[in-house]
Amino acid sequence: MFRIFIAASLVAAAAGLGAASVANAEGPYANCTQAKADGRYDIPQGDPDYWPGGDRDQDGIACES
Ligand SMILES: [Ca+2]
Repeated sequence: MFRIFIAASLVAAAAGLGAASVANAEGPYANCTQAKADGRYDIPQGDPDYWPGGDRDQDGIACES
């Protein structure tokens, strides 16, 4: 039972990482000015609109308000 849980977790993690790396390749916005113009700020890591370039202090929140 425990091994099944671990295997399922690894599959889920791999799928999540794959999706994240694709989504974060360029980011949905060119910069935080565009993000804020679209009403997005304080974008948490894991949000589809998060991208590392918008999180220069790398605290997991892009485009802090
Ligand atoms: Ca940040």
